[in-house]
Amino acid sequence: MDQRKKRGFGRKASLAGVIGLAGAAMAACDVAPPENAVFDFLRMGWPQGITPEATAMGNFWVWVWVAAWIIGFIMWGIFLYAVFGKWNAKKAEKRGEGEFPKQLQYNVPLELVLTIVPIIIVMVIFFFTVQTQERVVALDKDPEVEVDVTAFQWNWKFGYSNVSGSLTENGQEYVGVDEERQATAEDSKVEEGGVNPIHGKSKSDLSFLNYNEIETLGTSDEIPVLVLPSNTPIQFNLASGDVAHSFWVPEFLFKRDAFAHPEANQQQRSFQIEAIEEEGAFVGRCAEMCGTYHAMMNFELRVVSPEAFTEYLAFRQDNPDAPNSQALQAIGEDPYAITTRPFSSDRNTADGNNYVDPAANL
Ligand SMILES: [Cu+2]
Repeated sequence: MDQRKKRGFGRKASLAGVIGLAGAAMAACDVAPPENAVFDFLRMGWPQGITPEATAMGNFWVWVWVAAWIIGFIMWGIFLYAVFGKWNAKKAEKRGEGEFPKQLQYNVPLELVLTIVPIIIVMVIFFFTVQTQERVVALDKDPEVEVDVTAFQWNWKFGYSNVSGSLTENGQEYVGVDEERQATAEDSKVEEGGVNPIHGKSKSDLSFLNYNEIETLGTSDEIPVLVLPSNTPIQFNLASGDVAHSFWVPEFLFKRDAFAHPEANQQQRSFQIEAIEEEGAFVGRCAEMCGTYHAMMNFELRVVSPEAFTEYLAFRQDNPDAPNSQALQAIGEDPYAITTRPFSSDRNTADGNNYVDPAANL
């Protein structure tokens, strides 16, 4: 009895050791899948990520597909074997077996295996989920550029709230808060002499919104182009001026909802990326159903070299009234979005006659 107990403990201890070692080994690896047609297929249409976080998620996504395909093939195999193979009634008849198959039930060892194996699979996938997720949502990346993203029905506003000295012309940290408008927003917290129904705050409290001196505001005629430097850690601070939206750059392989009152809704409005490793234009979309013109909330991310970004920021500081397109032109960039364009807001009928006779129903 004692002997058996000891052996049981030993076995448990060594199992725990193996699991611990495997965990440590897995934690140390960030395995990129090989670059070939098979693994390209396994991306299932995911774009190639342009941030280290995106690469980590892309790799994880591919390996989960590997696991899913293996499970799928095994399950389809068993299913097809059951339908057309051994347990096919016609084939059984040919083999001269009786009308009724063996009356089996309750294969407890098999049930145990088929319960424990999926639990292990889910545990392993969950382990890597946590590992990847921790990296993606980490807020310790020491951002050099902080962008305030404000979503509204139905467009975007991007402002620079903080840029480190390494990216400014005079080497000084740039703080871009528009104090005046921020103070006005702060004042909207409490309505003087009015009803303040939400913990003593006004219903039209807009103090959670960010206002910056340099802002890029999208309109129905112009796609907002957010200019960012490559190879620089960046923080995005999200908020919505009305309903819930979602800030999605497909090449980031990441999105996050933009909420009104994010803190009051227990939402972490900020996320960071270590760097954008590729320069160029990348489309962005609203990924949260936000109303009639949800589909028209495209924006563009224009990633330029840090030097060009410094120039861009200086131009916008020096020319506060110049539109974003001019600043882009000044640094030799396309002035308008190239990955998407404003949608036609024309709502005419097929024959171009949109006239409804108000007396028609009288
Ligand atoms: Cu939206």
